[in-house]
Order: sequence, then C-alpha cells, then structure tokens
Amino acid sequence: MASNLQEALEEISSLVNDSLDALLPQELPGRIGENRLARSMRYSTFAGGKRLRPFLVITTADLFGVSRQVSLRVACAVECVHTFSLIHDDLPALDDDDERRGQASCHKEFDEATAILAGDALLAYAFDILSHKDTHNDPAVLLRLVSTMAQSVGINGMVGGQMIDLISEDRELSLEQITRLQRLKTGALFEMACESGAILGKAPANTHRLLKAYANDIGLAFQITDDLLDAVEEDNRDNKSQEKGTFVSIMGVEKSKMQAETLINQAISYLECFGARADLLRELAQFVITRKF
Ligand code: GRG
Repeated sequence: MASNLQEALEEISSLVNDSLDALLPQELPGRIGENRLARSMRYSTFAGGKRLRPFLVITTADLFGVSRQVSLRVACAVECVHTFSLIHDDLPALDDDDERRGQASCHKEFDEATAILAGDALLAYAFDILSHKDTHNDPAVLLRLVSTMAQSVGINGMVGGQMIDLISEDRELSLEQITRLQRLKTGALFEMACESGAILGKAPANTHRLLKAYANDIGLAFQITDDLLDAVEEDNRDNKSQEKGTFVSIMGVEKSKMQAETLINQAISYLECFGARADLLRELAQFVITRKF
C-alpha cells in the first residue's frame, strides 16, 4: 500500500473511531435492555475493520472543502450501516458465520435475537446521525443524504443484492445478473459514500456523476477481489467447492483479476478533472485490487 494512502487511512480510521465512540449509545445505570444493545452495537463496530467507506466519504468531501466535522458525521453513519449489514450477513439465516473482523460474530458473542436488534439499531442510528441538524444546516442537503442512504440500503441496494445472492444458491446466474448482484450488495454503499461527499460539497451534477461512476467501479472491483481472496483461502484449505454467484465462479481466477483491473483503470479515468487533489482516491482504487485482506 502506498505510504500516503496508509497514513491517510490510519488518520481517518482514528478520527472515525473517536467520533463513533462519541456518537454511539453508552451504557447508562439501570437500563438493562438498552445497555445490552449498546454493548452489542459497540462490540461489532469497534471490532476493527478497514473503515474504507468512511475514508471515501471524507476524501470525496475533502475535494470540495467540506469541514471534517461534518464529513465525519456522515462517515460514521455509513460505517454504522456497513456494520449493520455485516452483523445481519453473519446470522444463521444468511451466511451463518461464526467469526467477523477476527472475533466471534455478534450472534455468537451475544445471541441471535440480540444480533438482529443490534443490526436494526445501528441502521436506525445511521439515519438519526445523518438527519441531525449538526450534520448540515441546509435541510435540502440532509434530505438528499437520507434518501441516498435509504436507496443504497433497500431493494435497489444492499438488501436487494443480498436477496439475489440467496437465490443464486439454487440457480445459475448469468454474468449480467452476477454483475447486478455484486453492484447492489457491495457497490451501493461505496456509491453512497462517494455521493455523500458530492452532496455535502454541493457538487455540480456532472462532477457528482463522475464520483458515483468511480464508486460503482471500485465497489465491483472490491467485491471481485473479495471473491478472489475467498477462492485462494478455499484452495489453501483444499476445499474445491466454489461459491456461486461470483465472477470467479463464472469467469475463473485469471479473467476475474483482469476484470477487476479494467474496472479500476476505468474508475481512475473518472477522476481526471480533479487533478492531483484526487490522488488519494486513485491510490485507494489500486489498493482495492491489491489488498490481501
Ligand atoms: C438482512 C435486512 C438485512 C440486511 C442485510 C446482509 C445484507 C443486508 C447485505 C450484505 C452486505 C454485505 C455483507 C456485503 C459484503 C460486502 C463485503 C465484502 C464486506 C466486507 O467489507 P470490508 O472488507 O470489511 O470493508 P471491514 O471489516 O474491513 O469493514
């Protein structure tokens, strides 16, 4: 990873962690139920995580000179949504994973009901943070943030993508369907992250579109890389079964790598108008396909 990017990721992670710590509910005396919820929300949120989506919010907002105080709140809201999706994704009814971010998944550490509620509460909290007057003084900006977030989560976003993913277990998907699945499941929140920078900066429509296109391509390349990393892990375990509904399952390893590289080059081409100011976004795009974790 380029040292500029590493430094920026570390700096932003640390700022985001401090803000999340200040924003997320704390345990309070006598509140038995809420305290268990607060503990489980914090348990999953502070389990590590690369904080890539918050990085995208802050770095795109920086392009327009948005104050960090504002972009950090939006970054935290996006990370709450991401953590909600991971908690629910790990549940027995979905991916049934015992571990997440190097520790027991939320339902293993607490229980299934608590994990469902922790996810629900994080999702609701994200909208609470976004729509708060401290996020922006212009109600039109708040409304755009809220509606863009809602769309990135719902039927035309990660939840829709997750449903296609479930269906792909019993049937072969075409390349086009797999592309849609991955764009929704993973790409939608990347898009929301970059669009929110443009919304906060009141970017002109064409600039907003370029950032959305950048996010769309890096989101898809990110998911292809995730599937490639999974395929290598399965290979190391000598497990020949291949996850369905992935580019790797339909195109094989080499073509998937090429596809991810093509997407990243395309994503970088969308940043031309920003000149050197977008160097961190270019470095992040490269990191998305070279990462080992
Ligand atoms: C069930 C209502 C309901 C909603 C959940 C589960 C779900 C909808 C959507 C799935 C979203 C999902 C988990 C996509 C996978 C994306 C992915 C590769 C996540 C890992 O992202 P990283 O590597 O994770 O950025 P860290 O831990 O670094 O933050």
